Amino acid sequence: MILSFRWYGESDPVTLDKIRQVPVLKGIVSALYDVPLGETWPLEKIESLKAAVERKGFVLSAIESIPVHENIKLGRPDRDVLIDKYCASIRNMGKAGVPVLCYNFMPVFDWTRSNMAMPLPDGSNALSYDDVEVLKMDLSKGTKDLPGWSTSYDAKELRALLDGYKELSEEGLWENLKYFLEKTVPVAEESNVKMAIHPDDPPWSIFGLPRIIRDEASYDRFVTLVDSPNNGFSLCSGSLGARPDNDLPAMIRKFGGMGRIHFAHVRNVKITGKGAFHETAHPTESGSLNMFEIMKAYADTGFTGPMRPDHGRMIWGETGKPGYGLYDRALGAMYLAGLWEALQQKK
Ligand code: DNO
Repeated sequence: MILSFRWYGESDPVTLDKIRQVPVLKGIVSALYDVPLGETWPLEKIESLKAAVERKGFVLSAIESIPVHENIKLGRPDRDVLIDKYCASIRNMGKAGVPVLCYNFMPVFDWTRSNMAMPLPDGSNALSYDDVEVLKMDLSKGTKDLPGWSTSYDAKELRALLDGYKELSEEGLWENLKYFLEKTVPVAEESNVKMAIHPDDPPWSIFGLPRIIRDEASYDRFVTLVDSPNNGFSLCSGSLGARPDNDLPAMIRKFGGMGRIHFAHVRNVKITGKGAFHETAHPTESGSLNMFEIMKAYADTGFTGPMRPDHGRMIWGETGKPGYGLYDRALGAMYLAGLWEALQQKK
């Protein structure tokens, strides 16, 4: 296992110099943030990102993410051109020697929350989600007023997207995912890149949009779309864990045992009601998930890929990108490293 940390590049206030003072971290997970959506990632830029990370003593353990253009997900006529560009990015990742590609297939919205700074009783702040709050959100003005949403769609663009997905439905989205994988996975095989789809977060439909990567049944279906070891998962415990019917240790054993988990996001979450949860500190006692059993499942299946602590709370007065401050993620890294060390002794 390569314990890693997400870094948002040179403009991230959480610098590599700070990250390297967290004793247990070996890998950095990052992306190129200046390539327009849909364009090919240039080899030189990937190489220089890798060199920057290596200069500080880390490996670039995964790319998170190369976003998938909405027109690929919607199956619009220009998808072949966009998929060719995506394939070229995968080839360049392979040439640069970056082994894992995290991406998602969530329509329009990536991870979504209703409150970016919910106060917890200990004085920290965490991200939270409640279906009831989300239903009240006004989409008529586009995405710019939504909490934490960075891609900007104006009212017209957003309406067209929402209508497009309504027509498409869940089955159509599965078909378009299969189409995308049939073209990209062979390229990933040739390039020695493992593709790792991130689950939908929250793992259920929001705003009437289809969201399909959400539970064990969808994982079962996903692996058959293209049956290749390069077609796997970024298993995110915090995302899938918001559904009480997801037995995470069992899913890790099953899909890890098949060699299909290529990247592990490990964090806890507290389920507070139907369609409602908030994020917590990483330890088991802080939330609804049994973190020891999750880590044990990774250890028992001999997980060798990158693993990272995930969203942290804001603690000790830190301000910054919600979920991606330094302090609580560093605590999370230490906790995961402690569990992992103990689990290795037991073997
Ligand atoms: C949230 C992240 C996601 C993830 C993408 C992968 O913090 O885990 O935004 O990077 O869904 O494409």
